[in-house]
Amino acid sequence: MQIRMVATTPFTDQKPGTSGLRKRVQAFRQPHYLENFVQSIFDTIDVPAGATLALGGDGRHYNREAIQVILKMAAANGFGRVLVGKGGILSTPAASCVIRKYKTHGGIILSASHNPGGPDGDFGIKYNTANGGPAPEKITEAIYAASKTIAQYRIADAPDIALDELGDSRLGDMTVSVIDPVSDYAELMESLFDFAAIRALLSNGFRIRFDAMHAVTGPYAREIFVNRLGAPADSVINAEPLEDFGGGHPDPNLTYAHELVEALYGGNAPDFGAASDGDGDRNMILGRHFFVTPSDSLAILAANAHLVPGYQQGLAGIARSMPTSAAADRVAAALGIPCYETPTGWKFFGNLMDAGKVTLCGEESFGTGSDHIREKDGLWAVLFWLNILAARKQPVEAIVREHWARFGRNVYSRHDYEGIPIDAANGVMQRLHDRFAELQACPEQGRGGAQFGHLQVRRCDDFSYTDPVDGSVSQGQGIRILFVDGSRIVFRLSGTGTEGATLRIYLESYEPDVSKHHLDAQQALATLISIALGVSELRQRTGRERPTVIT
Ligand code: VG1
Ligand code: CO
Repeated sequence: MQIRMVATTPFTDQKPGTSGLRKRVQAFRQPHYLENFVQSIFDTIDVPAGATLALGGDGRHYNREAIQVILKMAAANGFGRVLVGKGGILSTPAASCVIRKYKTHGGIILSASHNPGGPDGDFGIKYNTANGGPAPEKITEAIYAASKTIAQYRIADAPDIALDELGDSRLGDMTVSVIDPVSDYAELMESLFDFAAIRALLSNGFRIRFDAMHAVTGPYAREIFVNRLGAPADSVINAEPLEDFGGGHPDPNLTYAHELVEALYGGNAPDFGAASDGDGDRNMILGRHFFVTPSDSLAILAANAHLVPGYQQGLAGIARSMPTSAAADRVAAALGIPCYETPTGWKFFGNLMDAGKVTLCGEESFGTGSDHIREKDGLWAVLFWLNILAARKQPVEAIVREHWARFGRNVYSRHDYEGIPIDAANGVMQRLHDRFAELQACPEQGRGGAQFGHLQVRRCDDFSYTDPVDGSVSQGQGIRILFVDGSRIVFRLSGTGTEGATLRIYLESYEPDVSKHHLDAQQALATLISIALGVSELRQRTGRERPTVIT
């Protein structure tokens, strides 16, 4: 096998965002674009000779081509073995599982998650370290630095590898092992949950529907729900993974998972509904005519973890991203365990889990997971819910309402303004920064915080996080307006989009009064919403009258 050194010049835009490098497929198709980034990863991680790499993706357009390139580059960069999912497929949680189980020198995951796919859609790539989790910021920054000075990459001259047959083949000195992408993951799930109890629930007339949104979870859901748990085959819909996700937007929320939402809110609705995203790490949970917010879901999983075999020994702690509601904090307090608040992105949970400080983690963006792997995990969350439902034998809605009655309700919503001009988005953030002094209390001047009706501002800041394990500091993680009564508004710019800017507004208030728990979140948050629009001048600066997506 011949190894070629190919001369190249840097691209200036290979800065990883919240979760890896995400760009249009066309950007990745530029000559040397993918190769430059992959070489920058390999140059950063110091590949020990003969090391093993895990490799797979969510099956979107360009996945197969990218895998062939990466295999040849891995061979040329000294890897001894690559474990690649059959057909180039590994869901993000399954990739994390494989990295940990086979103790590989990390893995490369090809996904742009919930972003649309196809020739005109998005593609993405990220490196996960040997713990199975997304590389921390110091590594992604080093990869970016390497991408800015790269002058050459190494690639083997070799024929393509057959990805659709299980087994080993050679690529020069390297072994390529094509593995079953589902079995290791399904086995891990079976070790955590009470499959017998869930099987009994499903055979007693409890009906579920899972929407794979034509993305990666179809084969995983079929194996677990249908083959192992005995659900009827039609319980899994849109189960055929397609390279363009059927033209849809594989994002499990009330807007994009509308087929599932219509079924769960329609006549003769199933008892339980769930969906996952492009790469299988997100989850949406629905009951009959009922939506569980991801923030509530995390809190409810924590409060009921003692019912689940894999978590019966107790939780070490809980972590949530800053914009996620504080519902989980209340459960942590009741359980007498710590609750950590991290910046947005799963990479910030890794150190806490590795150090044994937390067991459950969650984000408001439909992400929930635990220390069984180091990624958020869509099907895991669905199984956790099914296990609770099997143990409690109550409807989803009743479980949520009982939870609110006990802990109070953290009323929550996120408003996204997608695809706005970058300058306008930066202008909104700058405007908010400029108003901190005017909004917050100033004890020296004997002045309290700004008053908006019954709400008074306590403090404003731009969230900064010091990792309690390695002391690393991450600044500029979102502007917070915190009110005296515990309500808050958070403004953040997305780090996963590929066009223009996406501005997210996160709104939260706390309602202890059970007689008000039936209120619609948008109604209950109306005052906060109007304060958010007023102080940010969002409408004037972006020309947008309403959000693109409300969750
Ligand atoms: C979004 C979510 C964040 C999540 C990230 C990756 O990031 O808000 O909570 O971790 O996506 O999820 P941002 O920067 O756009 O707000 V996934 O399923 O896209 O890998
Ligand atoms: Co995802």
